[in-house]
Amino acid sequence: MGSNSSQPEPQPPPQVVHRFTPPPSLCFDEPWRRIDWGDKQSALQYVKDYNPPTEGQQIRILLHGPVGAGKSSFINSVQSVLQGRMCIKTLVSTSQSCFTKRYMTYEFEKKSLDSFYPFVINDMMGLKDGSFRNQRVHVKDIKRALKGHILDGYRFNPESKLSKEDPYYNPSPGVNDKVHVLVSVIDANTVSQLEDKVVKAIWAIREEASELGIPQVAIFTKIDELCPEIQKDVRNVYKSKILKKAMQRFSEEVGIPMNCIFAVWNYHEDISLSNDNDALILSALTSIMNAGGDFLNTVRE
Ligand SMILES: Nc1nc2c(ncn2[C@@H]2O[C@H](COP(=O)(O)OP(=O)(O)O)[C@@H](O)[C@H]2O)c(=O)[nH]1
Ligand SMILES: [Mg+2]
Repeated sequence: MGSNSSQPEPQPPPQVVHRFTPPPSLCFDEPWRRIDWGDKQSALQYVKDYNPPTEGQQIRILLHGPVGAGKSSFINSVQSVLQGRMCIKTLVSTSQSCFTKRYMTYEFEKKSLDSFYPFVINDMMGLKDGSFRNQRVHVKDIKRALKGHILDGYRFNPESKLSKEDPYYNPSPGVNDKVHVLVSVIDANTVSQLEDKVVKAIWAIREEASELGIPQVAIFTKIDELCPEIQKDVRNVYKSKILKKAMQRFSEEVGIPMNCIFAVWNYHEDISLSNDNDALILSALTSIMNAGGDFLNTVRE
């Protein structure tokens, strides 16, 4: 049939296969911690209905952490979630100046009920500025605060701790004056380069709290800046590999277990109220309240 067997059949040109390898995902497929995203209302109701073990008691939450970590923003965020509207006050510092110089108790009013939620938050700056001597003063002040010896309005002195003669010294604190849960507030983006003295101070403060039996937890803020997937969708928070790594690192460095570290994306100028952000803030808040409530159960006047 005239086929020329010595002539090779023309071959199609080799196919060039363009293989697209997607970059490794920044998220795990499954979250390592569950948040009930669709049910913010139950979480909110839980906080609204919460009653401390004994009538008239309140859980005192003490926030501490470096200037700019997001302590004031967290207080504002809690206020915003409870009020159902943005409550950005002048509370938030716009510069690195030592903003929170005074010891202040923040109470949260229940809408339309003319009463207050049974928890209060105090905020103490520190852990960043000053020498080791100041750091020791800071730790001593924290100890006084933990025991309930510091009255509202006290202006911290970086050079010396609150003296027993000071009018802001409360010599006989009641159960409501004492701190029931200590919260380290940390900018999640700083975890990879935490200064040695900050780590040491956190250990020293935790030691004091442990001696008093006070539970200790941590809040990671600014998670939106840490991981683009979280910024895209806050529901990715507990799927984020970057966040998990940062939490593990922090946990190892300061000795706070992973299940006592919570992430929040605070309400601040740029973002608007959302159910998902609310859910995350409420999840941190309820864990903190529960830890404080458990301790309050054990505290005697
Ligand atoms: N992107 C982002 N910024 C935050 C967050 N929380 C606080 N900030 C900003 O961080 C700065 C310091 O916050 P602030 O609450 O005053 O810190 P404080 O010194 O610990 O009380 C402010 O400019 C806040 O708007 C957060 O979750 N995400
Ligand atoms: Mg502040």
